Amino acid sequence: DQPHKPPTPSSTNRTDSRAVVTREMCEARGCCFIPVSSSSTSSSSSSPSGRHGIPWCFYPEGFGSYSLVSVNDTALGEEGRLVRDTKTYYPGDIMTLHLEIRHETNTRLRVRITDPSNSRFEVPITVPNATTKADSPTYSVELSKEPFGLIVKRLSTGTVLLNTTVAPLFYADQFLQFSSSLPSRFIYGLGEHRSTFLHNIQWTTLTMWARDKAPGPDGEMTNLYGAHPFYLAMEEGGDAHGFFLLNSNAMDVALQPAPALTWRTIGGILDFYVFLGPDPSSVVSQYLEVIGSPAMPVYWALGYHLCRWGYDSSNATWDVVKSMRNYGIPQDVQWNDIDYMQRFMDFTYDPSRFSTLPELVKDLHFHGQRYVMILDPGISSTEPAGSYSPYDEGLKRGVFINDSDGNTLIGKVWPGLTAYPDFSSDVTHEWWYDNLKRFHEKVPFDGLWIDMNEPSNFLDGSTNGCPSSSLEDPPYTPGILGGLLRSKTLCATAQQKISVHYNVHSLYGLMEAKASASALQRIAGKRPFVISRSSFPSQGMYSGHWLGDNRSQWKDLYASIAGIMTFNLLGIPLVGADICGFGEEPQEEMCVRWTQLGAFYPFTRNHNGIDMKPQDPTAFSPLARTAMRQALLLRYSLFPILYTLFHHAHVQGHTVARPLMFEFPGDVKTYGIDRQFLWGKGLLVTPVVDPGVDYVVGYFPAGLWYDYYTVSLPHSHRHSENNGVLRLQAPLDKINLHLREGVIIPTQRPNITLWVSSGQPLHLVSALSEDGSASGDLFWDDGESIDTYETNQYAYIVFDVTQVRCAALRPPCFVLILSTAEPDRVLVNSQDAAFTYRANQVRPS
Ligand code: MIG
Repeated sequence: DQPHKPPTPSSTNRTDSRAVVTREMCEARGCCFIPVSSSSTSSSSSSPSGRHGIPWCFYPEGFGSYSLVSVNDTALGEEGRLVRDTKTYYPGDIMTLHLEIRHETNTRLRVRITDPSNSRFEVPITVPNATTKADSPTYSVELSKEPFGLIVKRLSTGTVLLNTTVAPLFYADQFLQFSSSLPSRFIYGLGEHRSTFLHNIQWTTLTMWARDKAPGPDGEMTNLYGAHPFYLAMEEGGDAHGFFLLNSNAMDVALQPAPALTWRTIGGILDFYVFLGPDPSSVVSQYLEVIGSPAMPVYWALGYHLCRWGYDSSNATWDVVKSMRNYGIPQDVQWNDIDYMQRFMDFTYDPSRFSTLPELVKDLHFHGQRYVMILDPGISSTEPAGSYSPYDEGLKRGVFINDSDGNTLIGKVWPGLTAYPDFSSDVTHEWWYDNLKRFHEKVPFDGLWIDMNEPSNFLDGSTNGCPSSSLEDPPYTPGILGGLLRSKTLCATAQQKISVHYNVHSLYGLMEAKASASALQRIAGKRPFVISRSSFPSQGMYSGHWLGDNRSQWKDLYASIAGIMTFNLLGIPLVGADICGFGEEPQEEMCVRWTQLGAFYPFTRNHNGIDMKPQDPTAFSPLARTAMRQALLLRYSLFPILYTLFHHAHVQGHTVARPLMFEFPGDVKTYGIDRQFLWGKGLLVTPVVDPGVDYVVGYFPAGLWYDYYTVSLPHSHRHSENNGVLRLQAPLDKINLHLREGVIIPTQRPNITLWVSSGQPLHLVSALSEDGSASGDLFWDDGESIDTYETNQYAYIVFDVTQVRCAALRPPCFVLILSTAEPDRVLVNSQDAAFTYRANQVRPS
């Protein structure tokens, strides 16, 4: 390949991402057209819209934009007026704009650009309302007047975090676009896509518009179930910052090698935040202060969940539960998919195939286990009047989404023709609650799985199609799969309480999760458990998420690691992928490896597609079954630390499944790691993600890393050796786990439910640093009451090596200390305590 025209940001913002652009079309827009010369043999080079996405049509310097014509100081910062005197090639240019810059905190800047003469749609999530200006911000904001642009710098380093002067600003009714340079190519977040953890900025366009689409195959970057317009970026030198565009309209984010990026949304306003960190963990905390921190999960949410599509009956479901018990395999939760329903209708269960469902649920409860069932949003509209009250009553109470003529919009999903509840309305929340409460009286389920909530539709739009409208066919359509907003969902013109579907489409899963969590809380008076397929910023307050319809393939196993790390930085730490894969059938070896990795997903569920052979642990050979059991027992033994990490997610906005880069931001080698991850700051998981191997290569950043199982410290686990790259033994029954120096983790003796395990003694595993110190903590409460932290109904215990404190919580307390030298004394509550010391076989050099 011959080098391309140097991609300066002002010349690399594409005017169109998908359409075939000719020289005539390009020049008619006042843009420059230069085909990218190519010496490559690639046949894809003939597309006029650019080879490998490199644009041939780009803005010239001096392309019309806005000017900043006045600026005043305000209580929170500055405000100004932006004026454009030439129109763009999009209809509905808003020629005068209001600019507001809020120095909300020392690490958080907010910028709003609005239409001063008309109110436009704004995302209905509650964000903090700053009232005083930050007294010593860590950033500076410079305004460029002609053309208007914004430059945000980190004061301590002078690094430019944002520079929007690189390309013109567009602010038309249905086309809002701005670009910025990036300080590096290290950019993360921007879900939901099947992507590597670290994004590829080589002309990648990430489209956001909630969509029922199975992720993959590799390299396909279509919009998936959720929309998360937030990125985290690393800077040279290891600082990190974040950027959040608070906008729910269909949009593209075009990543460019300059490095730069372009935001292109088709509605709402421009309202964005910059978070200054300066470390990745603080960036996420600062983001979650704006969108809301994840809920503290009920304890059993962290147990093993078993599910499949295609349990024929409640008895078939029950048989698997019994078989799991017989083999002594941990399981806290059994699920049912749409099979349980009568003709796939919500709030029903099949009276013949699932006649024993209430007994099954009772039996689960008797064994300290829980039951979760699926609900889809589509409500059957074709039952005889008077026979299906969710629909009849829904109509009466006006809970359904209407078409543009004000009639109930009808789509098609599993039950056949369906209406869609409008969760943007409180009336719908009440109706949802009433139906759940009534069903709960028959089947006392414990949690909800909300699927198909993009919302999904087997039709495009509705049974009547969609009217022609600039909402249905906007002047610019982002790179949405299917090319139309209504593709496999509702009409963009559909009417919801708070706005047209065009604006609120990607919020459907968030609003349904909110309704579901609050209904569950009212029904049971405990912490609600909800897992949602579609998601939006703030989702973590109401639900967890699973990564959707993956396949039983090694590359899907591998890709799940990037997925769980990404959702952790997007504020939904309770996340997992279908263990052993949803589509296709897993080989036994892969299912073992996947169960080992899945034992370290924050949310651990084995789920399988219809017509696939069983893939629960009892379906495999004794060898495989034993290895899976061992991996799950290991998870159950780690419950105290996992629960504590969720407490920190809830209170401090921390990640649970944590990228290595979060703990080692100064080590560039960690930036792309997506085959390993941490739990919290110190438990390193190195799963096997390849077939047919009995070893795995991992990266060990600075410091000592103790082998969790042998409690030994082979000198090869020092970062200094071999640049931190180590080859580890990984026989089929082992997942490599290492404890970072300086860390203490609380563990417990596992059992087959967390409920039973929780009565077991607490252990502390302490990995001393070379200077002989370690610390850790434990959050403990009753596991299910609401707001235990907020109402002070909990124990929080801090441990350190000189003062290993075990509360009189669950004595006796066994303390395991990993150390490079035999200690002289061990003090417990300042008293000498008996201890035994086992010398390592392998000594560090
Ligand atoms: O159209 O309920 O992602 O987990 O098993 C498919 C059946 C609907 C999609 C979910 C999958 C679930 C399946 N659902």
